Amino acid sequence: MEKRIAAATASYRLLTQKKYASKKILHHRRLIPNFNEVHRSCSNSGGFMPHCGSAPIQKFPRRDRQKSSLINIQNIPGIQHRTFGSAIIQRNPLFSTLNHDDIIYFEKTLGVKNVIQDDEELETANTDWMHKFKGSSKLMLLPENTDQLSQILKHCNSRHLAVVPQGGNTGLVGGSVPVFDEVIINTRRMNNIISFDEVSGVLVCEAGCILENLITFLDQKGFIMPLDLGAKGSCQIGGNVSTNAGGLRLVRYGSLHGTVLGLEAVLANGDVIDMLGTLRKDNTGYDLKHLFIGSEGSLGIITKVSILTPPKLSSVNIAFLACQDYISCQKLLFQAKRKLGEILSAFEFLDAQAMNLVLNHLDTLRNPLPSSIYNFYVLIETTGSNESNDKEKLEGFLVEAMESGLVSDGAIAQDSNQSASFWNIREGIPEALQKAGAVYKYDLSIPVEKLYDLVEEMRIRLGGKANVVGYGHLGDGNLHLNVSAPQYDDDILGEIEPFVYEWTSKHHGSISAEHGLGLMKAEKIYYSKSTGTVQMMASIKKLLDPKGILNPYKVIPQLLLST
Ligand code: FAD
Ligand code: 2HG
Ligand code: ZN
Repeated sequence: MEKRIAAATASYRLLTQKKYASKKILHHRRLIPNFNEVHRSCSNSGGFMPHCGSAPIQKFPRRDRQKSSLINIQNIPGIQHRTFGSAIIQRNPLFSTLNHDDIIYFEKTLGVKNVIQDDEELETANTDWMHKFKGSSKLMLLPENTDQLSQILKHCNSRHLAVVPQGGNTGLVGGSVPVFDEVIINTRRMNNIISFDEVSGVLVCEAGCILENLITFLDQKGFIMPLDLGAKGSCQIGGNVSTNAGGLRLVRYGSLHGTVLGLEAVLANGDVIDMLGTLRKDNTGYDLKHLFIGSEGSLGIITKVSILTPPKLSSVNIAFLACQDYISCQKLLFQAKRKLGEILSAFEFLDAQAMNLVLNHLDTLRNPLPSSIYNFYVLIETTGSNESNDKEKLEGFLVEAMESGLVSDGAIAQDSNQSASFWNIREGIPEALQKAGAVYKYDLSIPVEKLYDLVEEMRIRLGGKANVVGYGHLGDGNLHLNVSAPQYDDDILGEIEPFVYEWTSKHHGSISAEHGLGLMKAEKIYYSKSTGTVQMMASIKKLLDPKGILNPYKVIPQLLLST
């Protein structure tokens, strides 16, 4: 016992030896390449991007250089279908194909340069961030405002042209790219900040604003966005709202269902629905904006967002801690919620496998606790208004955690560079996984006490066939289970699915905590939702989009929409 306290005291000295210097929120790094950078990297890619040449309209590009267990693309004359895992997706025969008059109409409405038919640009827009899902659209439209978007949707609807709404294209479930030849409608030109009220903190902006730009804008006004995520350099607020993105601050500021106060959206038939309220309280009838939050572009295209932003507080502290086992992480969370309470703003965890991936694949990053490799790491952020109190509170909490053996080692960021480097480790995991080769991603809500059991069971199932990595937003009970392998392999996929969904369902979890269903999980929805709920979703979809042109094949099982 004495020995343990002595060890804890020594570690505590390590934590506090330098004066804390940072007051800023620092993780503003651009992690995700922009459109052009993505394209450059894919055109050089010898990895799992099939090729960057153009595909003829409505033909499906073949993946010759790899065996893909996720997307197996076939082109049978007369029948257009894609096999996706075990499911076969058929192109909806009711959808039209583009003709010359459509192009003329779009060019008249948007201007020639905003009607994109260039192969290189389309290659990027057809391909998702993971380079895993790829469509064969021959057209991307770039409206500048709601009116233009309304006109083009109206045209698409009357012509039975399917569309896929696209923001920053950082989604991880294949929702933001076409499956076949859907017209891509990207909102990136709709990027104006409309108003900001410094008293209420309500920001009103267009859907195409990049999250990081909003963070920078608010920083100058003394406010922060209530959400933050590793894709901030590319993702758009419209995409965030459409996926109901969670991210790194949800534990403190809650989900977008709480912070989004209003929306403007355009329905499939071009009707503009004005729900752009700025009030915190408004119980006049059904709160329809919630239908669009998290609907992944299946019910309408979000054009404007009104969001409540919290004030930027003066004291931000970040601790990077090591734990020997998962139960310690769990107990640490329990304690953090009680002892740090109102100042806790992030509680993230990663396992040793995730740490190793980051260290091996992201050259500039170093383990802040290099003395030995621990089994788990926890990143805790506190945000408050009283610097000395907050720091004292965090340090007191960490001393106790060390004395009780929950934490084995740790460091508090002493300056802005250290804060950034702690966050970069956590935020860099998806990028490291992408560099490591093929990756199977599962984004799950699971009761915290059971959450890591799944990772361990998956490791046993896969033996040495793949690297099983566990990390995520522990404070929200959100596990990111990633299985990394040199290349996609049907045997590996067969070991993972349906086991991962059955396990999650058995433990009353959700198969989509924050990324959405997209194409990847549309047919898996029943693992988390009752038949009645899914049927009601389909009824709402049919009501708002009777021709089914908005983001087809995604979110809702095909069978329900085709009947
Ligand atoms: P896109 O990827 O372009 O689209 C996502 C979905 O929304 C698609 O179905 C699309 O059709 C629809 N959509 C886009 N814009 C609109 C619109 N204006 N109207 C209607 N529908 C629209 N997600 C999290 O929740 N938490 C995280 O911590 C997180 N971290 C990430 C880190 C990295 C490195 C990456 C690559 C992704 C991460 N994501 C995370 C996933 C993704 O970034 C988020 O889901 C993000 O919110 C998507 O925004 P986007 O603008 O890129 O949308
Ligand atoms: C994160 O939290 C993102 O980093 C990505 O949601 C998760 O890569 C993933 O599985
Ligand atoms: Zn996440």
